[in-house]
Amino acid sequence: MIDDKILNFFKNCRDSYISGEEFSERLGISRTAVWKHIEKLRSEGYEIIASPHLGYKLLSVPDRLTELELKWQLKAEIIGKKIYSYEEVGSTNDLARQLGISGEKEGSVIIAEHQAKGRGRLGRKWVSPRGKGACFSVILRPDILPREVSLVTLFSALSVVKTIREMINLPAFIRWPNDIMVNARKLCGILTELDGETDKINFVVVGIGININTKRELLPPGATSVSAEKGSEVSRLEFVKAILINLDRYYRIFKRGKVEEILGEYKKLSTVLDRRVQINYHNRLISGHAVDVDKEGALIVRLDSGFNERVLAGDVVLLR
Ligand code: BT5
Repeated sequence: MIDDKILNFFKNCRDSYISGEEFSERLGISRTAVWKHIEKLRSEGYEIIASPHLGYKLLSVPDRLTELELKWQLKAEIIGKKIYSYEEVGSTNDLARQLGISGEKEGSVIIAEHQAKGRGRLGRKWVSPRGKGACFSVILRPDILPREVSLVTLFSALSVVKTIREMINLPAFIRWPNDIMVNARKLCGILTELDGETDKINFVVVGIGININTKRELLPPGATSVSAEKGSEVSRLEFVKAILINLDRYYRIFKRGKVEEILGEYKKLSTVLDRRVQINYHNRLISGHAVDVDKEGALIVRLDSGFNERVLAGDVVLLR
């Protein structure tokens, strides 16, 4: 708590020195205690210089995904009002689910530097080398039917793709339903899980895993990261904040019922539309032409027989 207060104090007086005496008065602790807290912050990667006459000055913050840094001037209305940050968890989706069951408000974010049991769909593993990428989950309580939940994956993917394009300038696309691809390699995966009954949603957890400054050697074959594509590292903090802001924007559009607007943008960034695809759907191989994504987020595939099939989930392979 004191550390947070010191940091907030520093940040509110950007670029100026704050004396040990001032800290001590404002925080109600001794100057030695102030010094100890400053040392602790330094050990966490905060660059703080000390001058005998002027006091302390914050030069830079570490690129760590902490609650305090993520929340700092985060201009979002729903997403990130509350952020729970951890060094290591099993899976952020599991923590989010527990919070959701205990009545956590929508918009809360659970983020970790490392996941010991990161999950993909169908029990697959999600690899997240420590401190290099981002893995986080967001609790949402949209007023939709369970069959519309795919739309949550869809606008979340759109938020990530938009951020990659706007901030990093990389040609990111969405491989329906949940993969973000850059140069035909997977950079981000999304796992949306639902808690509810047949006709009612209690809450949705959107889990997002992104490779940011991760070396390709540490990732599964076919994966890539922002730094591998860009050729240099980026601030994970700024990147994740930008995703949260876009997620907030698209979620608000979604809540206003503007699904068409989201679908319009989504379709332009899809790798699968207008392509011949093969999909493993409920242990059945479907081949055909991907022609549309409908209002519930399902992929419409024109089969070779001429019939259209509505596909709700699956792994898409692009044929040519
Ligand atoms: C996904 O599943 O792509 C969803 C991944 C969601 C991860 C987030 S992280 C935060 C939250 N907490 C969790 O526990 N999960 C979510 P799927 O489409 O099933 O893809 C899984 C496959 O992607 C694996 O079988 C690997 O082939 C590949 N993969 C695993 N780790 C990867 C990585 N870091 N980058 C790219 N591909 C990866």
